[in-house]
Amino acid sequence: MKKTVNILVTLLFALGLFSCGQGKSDGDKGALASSAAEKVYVAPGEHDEFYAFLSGGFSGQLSVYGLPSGRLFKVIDVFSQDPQESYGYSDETKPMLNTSFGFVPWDDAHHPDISQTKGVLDGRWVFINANNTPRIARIDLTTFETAEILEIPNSAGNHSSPFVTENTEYVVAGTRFSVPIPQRDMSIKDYKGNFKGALSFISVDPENGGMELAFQILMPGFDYDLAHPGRDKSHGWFFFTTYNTEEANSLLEVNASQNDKDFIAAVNWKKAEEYIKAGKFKTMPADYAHNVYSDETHSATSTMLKEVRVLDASELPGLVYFLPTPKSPHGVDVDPSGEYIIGNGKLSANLTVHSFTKMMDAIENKKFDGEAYGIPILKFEDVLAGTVNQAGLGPLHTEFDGEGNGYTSFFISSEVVKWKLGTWEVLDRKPVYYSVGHVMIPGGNSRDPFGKYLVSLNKITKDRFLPTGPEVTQSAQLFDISGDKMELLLDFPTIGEPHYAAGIPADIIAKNSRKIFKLSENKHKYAIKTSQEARVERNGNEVHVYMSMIRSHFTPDNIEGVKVGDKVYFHITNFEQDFDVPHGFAVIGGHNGELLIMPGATETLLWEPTKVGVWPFYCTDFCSALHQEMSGYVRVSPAGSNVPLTSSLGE
Ligand code: K7E
Ligand code: CUA
Repeated sequence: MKKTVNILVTLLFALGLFSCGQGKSDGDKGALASSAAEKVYVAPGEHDEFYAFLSGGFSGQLSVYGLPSGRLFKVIDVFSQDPQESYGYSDETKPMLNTSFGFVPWDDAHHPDISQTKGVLDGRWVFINANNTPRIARIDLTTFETAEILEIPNSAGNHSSPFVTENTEYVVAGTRFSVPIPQRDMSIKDYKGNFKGALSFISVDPENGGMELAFQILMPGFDYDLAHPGRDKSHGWFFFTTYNTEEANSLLEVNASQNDKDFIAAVNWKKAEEYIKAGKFKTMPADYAHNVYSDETHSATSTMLKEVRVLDASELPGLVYFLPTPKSPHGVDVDPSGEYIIGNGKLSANLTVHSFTKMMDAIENKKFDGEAYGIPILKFEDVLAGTVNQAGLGPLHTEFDGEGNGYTSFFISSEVVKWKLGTWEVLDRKPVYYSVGHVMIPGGNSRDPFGKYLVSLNKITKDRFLPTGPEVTQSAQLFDISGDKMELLLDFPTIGEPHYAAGIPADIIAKNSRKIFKLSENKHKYAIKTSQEARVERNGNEVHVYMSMIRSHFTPDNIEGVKVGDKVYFHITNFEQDFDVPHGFAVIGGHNGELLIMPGATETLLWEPTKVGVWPFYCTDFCSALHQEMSGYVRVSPAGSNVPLTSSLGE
């Protein structure tokens, strides 16, 4: 058996490499056609039709593109420090990266998902997961900034997340790796039966988006790979793929590929809510950070939380059912009607589609085929709606166009395949360059997709772009899917590794985009509102500089009386009240990023001068014709000198 699996894996891999290496074929010609060029051409000054939010993968960030042009607009700082905006460097934003493991300046971000109301994208927030040190971030789509980060306890490899329910009642986060819960010192060999997987349900405040870990469901020690919510008729359910139902703890590529079928776990979260109400939970001690950024104080706070409510799936009937699904399924996707649950078995050539109606019938009639750790297993044949046969090799993820079609990525055969819901026939296939992970259709995982474009998010690009040394860019490819056949329009490079993406019509978001922060509403504790308040103050070896900036000077711009060994805090308020006029701030020898301060906001940069002298600081953002004049000096005297602390402007 082991040998067969080995051969299968080797064969699939070989096929993968083969298909990746084939080079240019038919699909290319479409991109050369002049009609394709017209379709992606957004004339200078014109706007794109869609926003696309592409996960940054191992960059830890989220990038914002326009479609169909593929133009990059912004990289939103989420889980990684960024010197460009001092994210994770400034005193105001450092708390955003606080965790129970301390300050964690990086992560691996996979799945952006936009908030929904009644199953339709509402464009208020986009959520994204950190895989490595489990966290969920909420990005505010009025500011395009990270507003909140919640750490997830009892999780490890926070991969099946974050996916939102129809009304953003919950953002759901599943663990990829099962671990001892609670964590403790034990032998890895005792994995089986002892490790557990936690599925976390994070409630979202409908008014302000505030996240709270409502409860966790403790599951058997499988790997929970991906997830999607039920919608419409299956609203109230959540589906998770599992692999390693073997509960192997070593050489997983072989040992976790033994079972012919793993499971899709169907979780009844309405039932979970009932159990919570009925007090059927245990309160477990936990340790996790909740970090919130305020647009009023322009500062983040980090709070450590100490407990979590846990429901045990093995003990609570009706909470979870297992749907057998071949073969180590990766993605699980639910069609817009909520009836079909698609398992993308990554070691399979077929797609398995389960029926929600059949699942409910089987549950009602208690037609079970055994159980795993007390969780009923449904019969494969009883829940099967159909199979998309021999569609390709290595299916990973499926999106929908709202016209009754599914689009599945095939990693190994490196293609996107369009197929029909209900008849399961393959309608079209197009090669991608190369080795696609997710595909994204704007709204393609909601009740109401905007089925005009599909973006294929590719792992390998090889010969597609100019070489840049051993590491070449990963990429996105844009397809027009408005006709019967898909048409390749455009390749564009991405930031980091784009796993998943989320797209939305621009007009839903653009009109709410924030232009400035009102200076009068600035509640930063070191903000000043008038240049008369500008000053320097000493408190032991701390020097606090209350500074303002406006085109084209700092107030003050000359500071004397600072000494080697001081900690100098520049608290700088941008007095501008105009759209698109941030100012920057940098000082020689600084050990952090620059500040880039938005109109009406305040930020702080810590500078610890190490050398005697007169040192300049300046604005880093070319803000006016007199930008080069926007600068100043700090005089640094020896430790113990008695030069008085003074500041001035224009003297
Ligand atoms: Cu398939 Cu992390 Cu969604 Cu990448 S995952 S591809
Ligand atoms: Cu302010 Cu340049």
